[in-house]
Amino acid sequence: MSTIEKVDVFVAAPGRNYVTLRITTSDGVTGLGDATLNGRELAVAAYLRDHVAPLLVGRDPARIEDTWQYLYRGAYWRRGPVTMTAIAAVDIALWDIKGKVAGLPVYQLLGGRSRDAVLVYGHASGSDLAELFDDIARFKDAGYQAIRAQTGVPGLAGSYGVRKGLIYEPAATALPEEQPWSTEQYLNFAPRYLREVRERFGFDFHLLHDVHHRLTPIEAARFGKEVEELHLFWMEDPTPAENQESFRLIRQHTTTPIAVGEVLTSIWDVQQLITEQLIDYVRTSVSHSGGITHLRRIFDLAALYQVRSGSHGPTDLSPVSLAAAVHVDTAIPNFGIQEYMAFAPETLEVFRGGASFADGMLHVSEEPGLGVEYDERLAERFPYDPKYLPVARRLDGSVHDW
Ligand code: GCO
Ligand code: MG
Repeated sequence: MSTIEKVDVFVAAPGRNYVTLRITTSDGVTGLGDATLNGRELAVAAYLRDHVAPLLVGRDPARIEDTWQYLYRGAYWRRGPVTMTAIAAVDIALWDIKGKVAGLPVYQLLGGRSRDAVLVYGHASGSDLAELFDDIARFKDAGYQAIRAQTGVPGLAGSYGVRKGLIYEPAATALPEEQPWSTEQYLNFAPRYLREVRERFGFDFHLLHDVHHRLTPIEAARFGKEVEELHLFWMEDPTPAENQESFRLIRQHTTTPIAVGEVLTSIWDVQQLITEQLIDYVRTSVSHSGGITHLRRIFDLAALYQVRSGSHGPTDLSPVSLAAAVHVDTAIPNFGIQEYMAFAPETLEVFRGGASFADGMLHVSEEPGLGVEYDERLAERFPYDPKYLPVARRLDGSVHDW
């Protein structure tokens, strides 16, 4: 029997910080997992190196479900982003190995194709409306059929989601940057500029917007109502989702579709949202919610309630995550959309292969396993560079959800 022989954890910053897990079997087959948790990278690296690697050596790499249960139930301390990201990395690496051993791409092991390609949305942004319009035009020219629009709120420096250079990277400073927030100013401005986007570009593309956890339920209800006739594909994270019940209130007031899940890490964190049909899209990611095994379980539950997938896919998840997500997206019946941002050139030199972009869609790799290779030697040239996400403060100085 083949066994797990070696477990390596790589922490490097090719373009940005990534934590990558590589499992090697006694037959010399390798599998990759993404263990990146933005701003808390070393916690997951230590969890894997110190607490998971010793449990994996000698195990049968083919027993993916059993290993998942062993790491989840066996830890006693359940859930949470650090644990679930570590379990996800192991799970993704084991699926990669299983595909390579079988000589099949992972989506074939998940039941085969449900679709030809995967619809993605890109991130258009600008510090003001003129810049946002230019960016939307650029995304449309590049073939995107779905575009997320974010712009600076006048008078508030450093609004969420606005790109500074070519690549959007919110974790940009050695200590957290503090950004001002005013719900009143946002609520007065955001519906107006989204309307201007529709007036300028029409309705022949999907328009998305990320509220990024900033509103209370009643404020989110007002926002959803005001943008109803703009037919957003979704409003994302309108209110923090720790309290799943709050979405009932938003639902009572608006037909604007709701997407939630990027900071949620397990099926239990989205259970009420799904079973009470409080959301339309579940956005849990393959690398923060327990890997392919657990994400598939979440999406299967969602399918029963006509909730579709919309996986989180920013550049703070590595190309290994994106590849794994696209294998799942290709196979499941209730796929909705996949978030996609272009990686930095250095990232693509270190992580080679994976899903490819054309005409607003991602195409799954046909290579056995996930189809991604990691260049460990090249990665050593990009040492870890600690960076934090920003913190938001209301105009009175108190801390707000970022
Ligand atoms: C998204 C997200 C990201 C997060 C980031 C945090 O919808 O893509 O909101 O922009 O802020 O992943 O690390
Ligand atoms: Mg988001």
